[in-house]
Formats: sequence, structure tokens, C-alpha cells
Amino acid sequence: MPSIDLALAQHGDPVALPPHKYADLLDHTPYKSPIKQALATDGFVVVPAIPEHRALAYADRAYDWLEAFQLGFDRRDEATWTNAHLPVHVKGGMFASRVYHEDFLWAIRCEQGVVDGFAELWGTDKLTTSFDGAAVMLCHRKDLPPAQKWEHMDQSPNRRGFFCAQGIVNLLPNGPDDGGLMVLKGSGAIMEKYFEQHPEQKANHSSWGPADWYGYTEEQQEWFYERGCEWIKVCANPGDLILWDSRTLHYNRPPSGDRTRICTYVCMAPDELLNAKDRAVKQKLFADKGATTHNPFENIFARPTEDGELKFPVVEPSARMLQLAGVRPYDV
Ligand SMILES: O=C(O)CCC(=O)C(=O)O
Ligand SMILES: [Fe+2]
Repeated sequence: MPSIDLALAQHGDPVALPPHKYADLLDHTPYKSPIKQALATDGFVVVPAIPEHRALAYADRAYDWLEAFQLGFDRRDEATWTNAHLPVHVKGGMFASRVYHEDFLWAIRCEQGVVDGFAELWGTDKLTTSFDGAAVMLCHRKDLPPAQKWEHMDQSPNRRGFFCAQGIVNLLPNGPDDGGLMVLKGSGAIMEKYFEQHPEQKANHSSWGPADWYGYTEEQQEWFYERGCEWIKVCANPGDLILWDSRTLHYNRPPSGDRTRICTYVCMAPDELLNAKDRAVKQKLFADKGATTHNPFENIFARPTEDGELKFPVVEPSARMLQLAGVRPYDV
């Protein structure tokens, strides 16, 4: 595995990042795997992963977590669904307050159906996970500015080929008006061509920090529209896993209807892709209850976290949890 200069990459220096072992994972259609086939053609897929009753119970635990801050938030009282009663969040409900290692997030990561979704994609169940967060996008919020679109991809334009697929575990019914993931269907497959034709734009790396983030302007999106790409609101049932190729342009939007959106962000990739340096970073983050972005390997970006404690007692880590965290090797 070639090592990448993190500092250079994080500043968007136009260095070509070499393709990694799985760069052509989606290049050989047709696939028997519906997950691979859909990712290769559309750039996203929705698969059932967790039984509905358990998904709804996880949603309750997300509410328990918000109420545990004791800022006055009450899931039954819409008058309390305001910034004053909620911990710090962005984009109408993406939380950065040490949610990453709460028990319910780990329980979701360890769900067999979630692991199976990523295992089908990669062809191995020896996986390593991101330590990413959760979103509770309450409906009927009155104190938020009008939502802005933030079209982006979570992959450096300097990478070649497939890098990873990100995941959302959706916990409540999520229809067209319920907020959630918007994807530019078909954009992932032609993204590299866009930067071949516009190499100077690789340097417009308007990332909030991580190397694997690239914000697109309206003007840039025109090129994708001319090639037939269109924006789709991804809808999902409680317990569905949404996967999307990180090359796919996307953003999220808050609910416009009468239902709240709750989801967690989970991304897994083969454990073998973790180099020694990144494994050490992950082990430290795991010990410190720190956060990553979606990247479960390579260019691990230690996300700044709010101060504060976990709201619920830490459970004794299971063997699977330690393996997914990169702490316990698979081959013992
Ligand atoms: O909340 C979402 O649907 C997407 C958020 C996002 O852009 C991401 O997780 O990469
Ligand atoms: Fe994203």
C-alpha cells in the first residue's frame, strides 16, 4: 500500500493518489451481486439490513441520547426542538458531540445485516469501520436558516478508481419529504473523466478539512447534467442500509414534511487496507472515543470533537467490535 502524505493531501495539493487494490471493483459489469451492480450503474443502492423493530428501537436510543444532555429537549414536545435545547449540530441535525462511540452506534455497526452489506460489496467480512456519527433531523424546526445545498463527493479528485462506498443506516420511515440523502445518479462513474477534462479544478479543493472531500459549484454540475445525471432523493425504510460510491455527488436536506429523519453513518472496508500508521491512529481514536469521517482506512481524518462525555455507560467491547475498530486482528 503506497503511503500518502497526509499534510499534502489534506491541503488538496494536486498530487495523483495512486489507485489502490480495489480500484476496479465496480468496473466489470454485469455483477451477480445486486449491491455491486447498482453501485456500478447508479452509484447508490438501498438494502434491508436490520429488522424494523430493532431499527425503531435504535431511533429511540438516539432520542434518549439527545435527552441525556439535559438541555430541555423532549422528543414529545416540539416547542423544545430548537438549538437552545440541543447539543451542537450542523446541517439541521448532524451531531458532533461524542456520539460516535455510544453503545447504540456500536450496536448498529455490529448488526449482521450491516456487516453483510459491506461484505457483499468487498468480497470479505474481515472489515474495518469508520467512527462516524449520527443525524437526528427533527421536522418542523423553526430556528434553522433555510437549508443550503452542499453538493460534494467524499473522495479526493486526485484518487484513481473506486475508493470506498459510504453507508447510512436509516432508522425511521424516510420518504420524499422526510429529509435525507440526495444523490446525483450516475455521477460517480464519470467523475474521473470530469477531472481529466478539467485538471485545473482539482486544486479547487474547497474541503472543510479532509482530503477526501470536494465541494462542487452549480457550474461544475452542469457538465454532469449534460451527460444525463439527475438528482434523486434516496428513500428508505427503517433498518435499510443505503450505500453510495464515494465518487457520487451528494448532499442531504432536512425534512420538509411531518416526519423526523434519524440515521447513523457507517462505512466499512477490508481490514487488510489499514496500513500500520492508520491502524495506530484508529486504535488511539478508539481508546479516546474520538471520531473519524467516513473513511475507515487511509487518510484517516481525526475529526475534531466537542468536549464532553459519553452519555451512557460503555459496554464491554465484543470481539466483533474490536475487530471492526481495528484493535483486534482477524487472524487470531
Ligand atoms: O446525511 C446524509 O444523507 C449525507 C451526509 C453526507 O454527505 C455524508 O455522510 O457523506
Ligand atoms: Fe458526504
